[in-house]
Amino acid sequence: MKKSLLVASTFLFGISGAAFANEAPTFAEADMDSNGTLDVRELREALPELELENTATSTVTTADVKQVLPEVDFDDEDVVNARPIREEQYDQIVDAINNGRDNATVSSVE
Ligand SMILES: [Ca+2]
Repeated sequence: MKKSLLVASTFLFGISGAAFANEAPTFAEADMDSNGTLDVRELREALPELELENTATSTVTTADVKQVLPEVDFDDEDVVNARPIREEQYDQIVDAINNGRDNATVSSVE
């Protein structure tokens, strides 16, 4: 029972992920608590294809995202200093995901 529910919800989640793959939510939509940064829950909800690892806290930083999305165009300094995900970084993540999709040959971790 539990397993079939999980399969069903995974399937549905996959569909909804694909449905808005073409158009990521805006930063304001993604930032559900309007605190100016995206935590792991908000970022996963906004960009399910990002496949973020579970982090020790709900905080997500540029360094965390860089690990799962190496092609993202963050400033090196931002990555080294593990900045929180604000609107600018979010836009860079969305760009990187969109570029990866356009190139079709996603050469990420295999
Ligand atoms: Ca937030």
